[in-house]
Amino acid sequence: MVIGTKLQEMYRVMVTARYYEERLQEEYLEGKQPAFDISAGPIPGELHLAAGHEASAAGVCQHLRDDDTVTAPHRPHHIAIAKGVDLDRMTAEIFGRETGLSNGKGGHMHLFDPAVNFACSGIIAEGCPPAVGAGLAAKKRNEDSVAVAFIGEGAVSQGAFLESLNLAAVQNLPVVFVIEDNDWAISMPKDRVTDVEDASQRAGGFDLPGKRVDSDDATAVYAAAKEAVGRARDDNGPSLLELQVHRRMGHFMGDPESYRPAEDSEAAKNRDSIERLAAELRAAGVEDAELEEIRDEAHERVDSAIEWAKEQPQPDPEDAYEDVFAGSKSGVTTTEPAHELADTTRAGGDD
Ligand SMILES: Cc1ncc(C[n+]2csc(CCOP(=O)(O)OP(=O)(O)O)c2C)c(N)n1
Ligand SMILES: [Mg+2]
Repeated sequence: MVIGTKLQEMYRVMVTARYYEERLQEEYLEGKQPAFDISAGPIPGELHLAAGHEASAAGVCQHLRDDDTVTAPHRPHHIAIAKGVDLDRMTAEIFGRETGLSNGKGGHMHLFDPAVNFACSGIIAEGCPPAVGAGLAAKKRNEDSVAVAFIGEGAVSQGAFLESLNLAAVQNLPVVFVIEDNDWAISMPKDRVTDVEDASQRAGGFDLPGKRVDSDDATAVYAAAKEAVGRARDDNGPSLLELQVHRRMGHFMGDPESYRPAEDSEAAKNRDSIERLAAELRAAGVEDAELEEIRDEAHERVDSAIEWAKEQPQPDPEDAYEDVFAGSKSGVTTTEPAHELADTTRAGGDD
């Protein structure tokens, strides 16, 4: 049964993402306590976890191929996993190691894997214009690849998002905009920043189809994404898909969430799309043992990526300026101020 296999695959992605972040959480806290020291431990800096968002990534990316493009925001791990980003090199990147996807210089918010056309950014709505660019490139080349831009609901009033919707609409580009609505943008509840409760309605302003789906129901996400991605792939243009997700944790690790009503956090934790999908799979005849095997394999894969990443070398401080500007490997001196570098490049850099 095809749908059954797809749902099992979604379950695998979702349990992998959840366990991956549980393991990252443990690693992240090492050395940061008792007083929270954000720069200490094996994963220095911020860490945004996506527990409660998994069904969104799993349901959408089931319909994607390696040559399709995905851009993701600052909460990217579940989406990267669903898109098939190299888990070992992604983990090494998060740990800041030399063999990471960006040689350890990007960190968890700036994962980039050209092998599967995946990128993410800490700047909210930033992924929308590049996704439109990827859609335009596919169209110009007469290819049937599509682009998907994932953003949070906190990004829906950004110019980058609205301008991207407009350009994608007017050029009829193969782009799907996916909003993960977890009701919060850091400490800001959605109703304080917009009167548009259902952001999928914004699609109407661009004469595009828009749909809102609760991601508690992973199969409903799968079905809605099938329609949106199929529409883009068949050259019928862009669309907007808003998915209600649940932020089970703070905005980032170390967030005490003092701004958030306890019942809101509790409600998010009590709604689990992973458990719901497992129940559906059982009802469809999948044995408990099979689900356990999927979970065990996912856990082994994650543990092995984390083990591998921790054994990787730290980048050489001498290489700190490499990979910072295009052409830096070929001899442009990156210790010069940026304006001088720009002049050098204009004056005839070698690539
Ligand atoms: C252009 C821009 N403005 C502000 C910020 C600071 N910032 C980081 S995350 C965030 C909230 C994002 O909320 P949302 O888009 O809902 O995503 P979520 O964190 O809920 O997944 C903000 C305002 C930023 N990164 N980029
Ligand atoms: Mg949000």
